[in-house]
Amino acid sequence: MWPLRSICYLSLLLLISCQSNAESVDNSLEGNAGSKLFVESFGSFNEPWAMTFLPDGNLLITEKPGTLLLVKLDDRSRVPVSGVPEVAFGGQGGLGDIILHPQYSENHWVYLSYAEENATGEKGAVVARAQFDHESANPKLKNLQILWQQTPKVSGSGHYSHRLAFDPVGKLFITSGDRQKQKPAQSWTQNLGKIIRINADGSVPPDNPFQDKGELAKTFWSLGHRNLLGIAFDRKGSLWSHEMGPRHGDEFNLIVGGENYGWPIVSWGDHYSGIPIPDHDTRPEFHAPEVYWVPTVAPSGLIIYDGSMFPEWQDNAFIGGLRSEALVRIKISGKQAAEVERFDMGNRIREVEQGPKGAIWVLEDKRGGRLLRLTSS
Ligand SMILES: [Ca+2]
Ligand SMILES: [Ca+2]
Repeated sequence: MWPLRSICYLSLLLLISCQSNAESVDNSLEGNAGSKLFVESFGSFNEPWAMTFLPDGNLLITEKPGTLLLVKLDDRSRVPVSGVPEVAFGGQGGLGDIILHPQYSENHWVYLSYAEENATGEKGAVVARAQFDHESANPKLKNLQILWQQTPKVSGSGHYSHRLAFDPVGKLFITSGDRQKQKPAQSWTQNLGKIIRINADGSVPPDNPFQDKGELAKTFWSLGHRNLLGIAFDRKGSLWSHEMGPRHGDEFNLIVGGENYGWPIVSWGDHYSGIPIPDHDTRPEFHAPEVYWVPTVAPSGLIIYDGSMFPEWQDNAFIGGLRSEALVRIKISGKQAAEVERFDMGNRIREVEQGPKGAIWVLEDKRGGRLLRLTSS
């Protein structure tokens, strides 16, 4: 018979070892095609929205209320970055995306998007760039320049989209949502419901596809979009984006300059009111999605994976799911795509990123949303 004190001591040891184990690996996930991922939490945030990795392996994370954080992964410290412009926080709006210029190591330009409100209460997305100075203990944005804005600003606070991506030669692509107004997605005089292509300094490239539809249309790359919360290039240089459908009908699209994606004239979903919207196959002149979802996944965040940790997943797209609380893996083969696996994350996923050594990182949505690292072991 063991003395009571020894039993207590042993129990205490077990408790401590269980707790420390829980901190290193929280749990594992198994996808519906049998792939396994190990999950580690790096803490929680206040409505995190986007992230990007710096060349030194640290992270910039945006929080929708208007905070940009420099997150150091070695000691898990986080420092607010000063110089972020005032944002119109509310509804779907606030501080949005953040990406690095392709030559960031030389020029330190970061590109960010956010919602802005005018004097009469109308709002729209803005894209700006600034140089990130993190040499001192107080990291800051300096030399901020506004490059682009949604025109016109309108009432409401939904469907800003404002996700950003650079192509391999340094052109900046911006997703501009329809601001829940629908018809502007087909308008040549409003830049809502479009994918925009501009130069890294905000000037307009002369080789954009719509040259005879007025000045604003010279910035358009494609039209007929609804709410696009993910945009990324694959290794062959093809551009992919997803967008939220109305009631269902979310889309994953191969984006081709000069094409019309049909919103709000066609959709695989229907209006929330129950009023039907003609399906894509009724109007073949509009680009139909390569993948669509009925029921909805509510896609947010997008990477096209090219890392070494999961070599079998190279050229696969990963999409976060809000309503579906999922991470969705999509196989891309040339111009074709198909969902091949889904991981049940148990929380709304707002953002996906590829990190050092090819780990996959996600941000959960809303207040308390966690930063999670997904690895193979
Ligand atoms: Ca990102
Ligand atoms: Ca329909």
